[in-house]
Amino acid sequence: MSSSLIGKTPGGEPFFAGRTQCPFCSVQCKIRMDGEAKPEGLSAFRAHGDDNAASEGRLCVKGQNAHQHALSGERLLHPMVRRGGKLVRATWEEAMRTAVGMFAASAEEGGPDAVGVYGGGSLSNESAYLLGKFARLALGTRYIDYNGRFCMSAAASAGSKTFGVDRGLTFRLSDIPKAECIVLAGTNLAECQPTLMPYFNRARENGASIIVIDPRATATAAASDLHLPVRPGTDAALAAGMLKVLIEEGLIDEAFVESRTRGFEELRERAVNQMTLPQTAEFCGVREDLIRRAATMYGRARTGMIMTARGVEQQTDGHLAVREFLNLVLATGKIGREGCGYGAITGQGNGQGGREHGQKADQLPGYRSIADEADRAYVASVWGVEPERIPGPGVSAYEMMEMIDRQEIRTLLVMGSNPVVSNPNVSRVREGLEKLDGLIVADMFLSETALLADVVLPVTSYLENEGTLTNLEGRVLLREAVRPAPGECRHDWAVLGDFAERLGRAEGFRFRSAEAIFDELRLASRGGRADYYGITYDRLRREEGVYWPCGEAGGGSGLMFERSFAHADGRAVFSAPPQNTENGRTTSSAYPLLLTNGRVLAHYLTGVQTHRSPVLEAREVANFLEIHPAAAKRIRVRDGEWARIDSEAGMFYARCRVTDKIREDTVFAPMHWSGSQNVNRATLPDLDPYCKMPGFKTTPVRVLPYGGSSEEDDRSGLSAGPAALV
Ligand SMILES: Nc1nc2c(c(=O)[nH]1)N[C@H]1C(S)=C(S)[C@@H](COP(=O)(O)OP(=O)(O)OC[C@H]3O[C@@H](n4cnc5c(=O)[nH]c(N)nc54)[C@H](O)[C@@H]3O)O[C@H]1N2
Ligand SMILES: Nc1nc2c(c(=O)[nH]1)N[C@H]1C(S)=C(S)[C@@H](COP(=O)(O)OP(=O)(O)OC[C@H]3O[C@@H](n4cnc5c(=O)[nH]c(N)nc54)[C@H](O)[C@@H]3O)O[C@H]1N2
Ligand code: SF4
Ligand SMILES: [Mo]
Repeated sequence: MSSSLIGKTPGGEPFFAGRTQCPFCSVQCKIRMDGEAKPEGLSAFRAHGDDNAASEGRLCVKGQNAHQHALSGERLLHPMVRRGGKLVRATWEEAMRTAVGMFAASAEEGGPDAVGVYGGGSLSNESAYLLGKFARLALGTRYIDYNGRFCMSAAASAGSKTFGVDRGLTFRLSDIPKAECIVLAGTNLAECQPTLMPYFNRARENGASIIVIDPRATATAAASDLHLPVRPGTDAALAAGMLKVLIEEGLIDEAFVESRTRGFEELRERAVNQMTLPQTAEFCGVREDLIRRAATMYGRARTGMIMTARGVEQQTDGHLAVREFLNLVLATGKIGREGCGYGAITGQGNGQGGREHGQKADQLPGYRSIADEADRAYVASVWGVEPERIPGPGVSAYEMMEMIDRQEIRTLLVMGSNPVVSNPNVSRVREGLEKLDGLIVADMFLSETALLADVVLPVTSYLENEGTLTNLEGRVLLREAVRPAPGECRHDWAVLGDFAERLGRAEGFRFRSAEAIFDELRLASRGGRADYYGITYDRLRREEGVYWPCGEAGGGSGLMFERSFAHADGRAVFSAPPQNTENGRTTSSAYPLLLTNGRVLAHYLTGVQTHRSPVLEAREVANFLEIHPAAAKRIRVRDGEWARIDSEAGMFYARCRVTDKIREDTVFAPMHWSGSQNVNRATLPDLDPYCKMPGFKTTPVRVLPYGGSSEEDDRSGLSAGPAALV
């Protein structure tokens, strides 16, 4: 806790000051906190933006109020176990013994693969690394995956296939103002990474054009020069249409294509035979002249960037849609130099680091592959085991939920996620989790998932838990603890160490500090694509963050692919799949509207943290449905009224917000509410075949004015209506 200071004010009051880092999004803004040292002195605490290279000292409203949840009276301060159907207070000894008994019983009945592990992108690199090692070596299961599957998987797989490596931004944030044209596709930065907006404003002041592709005229679109209101789920076709324009207009960088890439000829051929531009316009619901303008603006600019986020990626064709955008980047040679590049805007605080070190089903630390002999042998040597001890690849997050439903996985450890709210088709997911023999949840709060658990383990929050996190630009940052653990809370990694010991596998899990785990992670990642070997806590303290890859040589320049890409031949790879003109899910007379979803500024993900912050909660108290005035009129719902939204999977309730800032065929609801207001009661579990990302962002629905109950309401237990929050 080297950065905290507890002293006395001149009046003799205990005084607290410390430097920490926001627990929410991928920017990882640094925070300076001060106030009274008493936890109950909630309002006495103040959070100030502190200087750092990413947010340059800015802080958004979530960072300003994050401590409210961490200091809230609702924090779990002791373990709980289920007895007689109820969660009751327990000692650590009881809770851990119960949990280990569950691991053992399931493994005895169904083998080690009957136990599953579900992690999260909020965990520090150290905890995420140890969770992967714990699953493979202490539990011996192949079944581990994490919430980042719903977040980063499409961009990650597309980046890996195209460039040979995947890092959120292939450039530095400080390069943004140097771009002449910036395409923002399916990203609402103004609400989701608000402290980055000044970079884009600066680019505009320098004369850059910003193009936003989003079915809604978002706050981000309001700060742009051109808005393409795409029909949900059709980005792949839109990007392919833009490529066609680039080819027709002679805006291809032939020298770059020739010297640095592979596969353009197939793409050129496909472009001849693909949808015509008028067909593309009709399919995507975007005027032809706008598509043409967007393509030529990007193509003619000397420098330019394309960024995507979940709007493009959380689709059943998310992998291919990202690759279509990457085709544009490569075809125009806009990567590997200043003011250029591609960026997948990562989401969670450690959305980047959390996807590098082994909590993914097919992955070992340093982005190594669990299916590759050499990778397995290397990591086994660091772990001091035979390679055969490391199980093979598991399955993706939602597929784990299906296995749980089929009772193939019998005990599940959840660390850092709230899957019963954030999975698609949550009603089925809940039914599955209820069938488990053992559900063990490590969290700071009684989340909706913890409420279903047999064992709940209280863990430390960002204020108390030291560790490294990697922000969206691949910059590894050290977050130091500023106060001791409250109550009986333990660090995630310490819980794993204790479990390992009780499972008789203490060897390799005896860590006394996060730094000691990081030192092993450095070794395990050494020579891998996400190489952290050259990064140390000392260096992180001195330099305030270091970019990966950073091997022995020091590394860490931030700008990627200046001379070569990460594939063996140094070239990047185009993709030219046949066009999907069916678009997976189309509307019908029964479900005539497309439901998409996302975020609002004040809340974070399933809301477990932000609903416990009075200031944030006051900003948005209930879920809402953005709906176009013409659609609202047809359905006979008025602004402010509750509506019921039905899909094939289920229904939820939201209050209508009638606005012309959304397409007429589309409705939008945020994802921050649970119970009967949870949008994921309606989302479908169809997965992208390449990366197993669910198609969250496109669901055909019907919207009905709220009133009374129907047979369907009764079946789903929703007849109590929108107020019935779980
Ligand atoms: N305030 C806040 N900030 C957050 C988070 C949060 O919960 N709250 N979560 C963090 C996390 S984990 C993540 S992953 C990021 C997410 O960051 P974003 O991906 O930017 O957030 P979303 O709101 O999910 O989606 C972005 C936009 O995609 C649009 N969209 C929907 N469907 C489509 C489509 O088919 N095509 C296109 N082109 N656009 C579409 C939506 O209208 C929305 O404006 O944010 C991070 N930051
Ligand atoms: N419909 C729809 N669904 C979506 C999305 C969408 O856009 N639309 N987005 C998807 C995306 S991008 C994401 S990232 C997921 C996120 O989905 P979840 O993983 O369910 O998100 P959170 O609400 O962050 O849940 C994290 C839980 O971990 C706890 N927690 C926080 N920090 C820590 C920690 O350090 N240790 C431990 N042990 N616990 C901690 C919190 O209290 C909370 O209960 O949701 C996905 N679901
Ligand atoms: S939510 Fe993101 S932008 Fe806001 S303060 Fe936290 S890290 Fe910064
Ligand atoms: Mo995310």
